[in-house]
Amino acid sequence: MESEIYRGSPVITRYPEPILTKDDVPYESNLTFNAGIVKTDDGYLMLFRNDYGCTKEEWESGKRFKGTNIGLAHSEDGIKWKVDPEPSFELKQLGVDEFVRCYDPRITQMGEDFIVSFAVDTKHGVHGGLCRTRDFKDYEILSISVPDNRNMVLFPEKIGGNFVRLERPMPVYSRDAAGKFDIWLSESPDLVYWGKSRLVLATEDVPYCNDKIGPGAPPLKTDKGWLVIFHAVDIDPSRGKNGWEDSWKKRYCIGIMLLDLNDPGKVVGMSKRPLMIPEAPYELSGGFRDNALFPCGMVRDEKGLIRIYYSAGDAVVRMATAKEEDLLKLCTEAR
Ligand code: BMA
Repeated sequence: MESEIYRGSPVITRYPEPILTKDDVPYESNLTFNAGIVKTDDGYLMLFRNDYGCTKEEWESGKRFKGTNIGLAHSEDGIKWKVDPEPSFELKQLGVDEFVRCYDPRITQMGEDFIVSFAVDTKHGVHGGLCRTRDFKDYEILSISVPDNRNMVLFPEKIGGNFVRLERPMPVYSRDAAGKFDIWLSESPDLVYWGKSRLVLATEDVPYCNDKIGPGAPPLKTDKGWLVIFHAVDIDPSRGKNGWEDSWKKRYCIGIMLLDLNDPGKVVGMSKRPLMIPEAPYELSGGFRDNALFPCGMVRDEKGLIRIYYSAGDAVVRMATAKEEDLLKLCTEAR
């Protein structure tokens, strides 16, 4: 992959301002990112990851974040957001001693229920979890995977009689390298018991990735198939200090693929080039980890435009738009 210089796709338009920053949050906040977003009949809702208790200067003198909670924000237009006075949930509220930290929420609406998928760090590994809420105050945990797994995204309807999710397990045993994590799919009759797991997209299928991939936002239904965005990571050992950490050699790009409507384990098409690559000045510097685009939300807006909500630099939430037909073309006329 080193022989090719990749650029993001020209079908993407970046919204010039961040959609959410720490300054929008009325409680302790340092980084607001990896936000799941849904468009409901009453407007837009966002659950975002909020890392708090450490500034860049404090980090440099050895301090670390006090914790992570999940904030809730509301918006009429999906661009100007108002954050609730208190976090939507803190880890301890979920009542599981084993949990250390919950993060990276994604939201899927199903009737009156909102199903929130999240990653959870525990004393015995990383899990993917699903919980159900109606009011974003009370959350009922539905399932927690075995470790290691994360980046779960739930399809918005049953397919072939089952609920379906994409996920990203992290297998290391019997593999040559630590990375190379792929996108998988599992099915469930009830959102609790998951099985029929199968591989959907492998890292080696993505030409601009040499490390790992993971599902981004809950899939969006189109006439041609399920549109799925994902993050794709490449490592370049020559990269040095980037963001707060002393060394950050990874780059997170955004990829796009189309899955079969009735058999979503089948890839109908995938763009061979990244949909988005860290290119804008605010994506290349000024973040906690620069060079990292991490999408967790994709919605069709009132004008039919597709909005991609992504984090830049693990620090702020940003938005980009594209026409649906252009995104479909990228997947089906892949070169
Ligand atoms: C991943 C996760 C995400 C994060 C991303 C980029 O491994 O930890 O939460 O946004 O790295 O740093």
